[in-house]
Amino acid sequence: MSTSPFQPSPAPWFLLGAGNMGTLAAWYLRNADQAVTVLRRQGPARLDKTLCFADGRPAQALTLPVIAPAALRAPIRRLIVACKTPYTDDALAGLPLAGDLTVLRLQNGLGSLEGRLPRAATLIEVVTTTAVKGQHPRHEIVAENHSWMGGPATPPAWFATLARHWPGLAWSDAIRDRQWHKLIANAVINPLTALHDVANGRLLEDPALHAEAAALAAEADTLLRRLDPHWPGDSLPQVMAVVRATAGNTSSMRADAQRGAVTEIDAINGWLLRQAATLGLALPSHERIVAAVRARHPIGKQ
Ligand code: KPL
Repeated sequence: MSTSPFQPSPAPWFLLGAGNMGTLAAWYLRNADQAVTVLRRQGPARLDKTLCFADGRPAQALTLPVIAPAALRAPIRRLIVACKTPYTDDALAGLPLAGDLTVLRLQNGLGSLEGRLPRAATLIEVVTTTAVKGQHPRHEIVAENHSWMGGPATPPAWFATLARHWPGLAWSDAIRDRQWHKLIANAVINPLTALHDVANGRLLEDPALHAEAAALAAEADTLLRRLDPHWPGDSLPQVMAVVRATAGNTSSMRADAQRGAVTEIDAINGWLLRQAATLGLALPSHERIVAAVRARHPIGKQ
């Protein structure tokens, strides 16, 4: 890290969840001269990772120091939340969080941090279409596409430097719409591919799966239009564009189901159902698919 002797060092970032997305964020932050330390209750004192980029550059090494929350000497002021949504509560439990905390959230689904941060905390939501495969220690960056950060009215001071080191990163004044678009894609693709144990592209090829996808997308649009009458709806073509672009991929929920890990159904389709319940709206396709995924695969906490 090179900081001017006349300026205080910026607060370090602490990372919850050094999986694919957390590692990617750590990589760009480190390139932008920001310190990133992984938070883990136990394990080795550092994580040695390898990132393989699709553009053919040699494999890149990334070493991240690890600290146990109990060893922290000061409250955390900058936190990256990139763990799977079902683990969020456990990961945050007992962490000393500063009142002026800034959080970068890189997770599927919505609502995982609601009511869990100090009241004056700044929450920056990150939505990315960058595809990363693999598992510690090797992460394969399949494509560096687009990423957006947003939430606060204006970007923080460090954003411009980070954007120079994070290809395709932009600040979004409409991050909620980007989150909703991603949520619908995840609410359609993830549970269907997990339940039927198929690659994403199958939703284009199999008429029965395509019909289920259409019903899920239409119900989600109905709900989102009730939440915001300006929501454009008609999400199916966008979802199918994601399916086409990721046809050969295993969705993250299918991968979780195959590993016997808890799925993120509760933060994705579950979020839609909770919103619908507050409006007295029925989403029968989502109810059915949540029940089916829960019956078949372990779930996260309610
Ligand atoms: O984000 C994804 C996921 O798997 O969680 C999609 C867009 C469905 C790509 O696989």
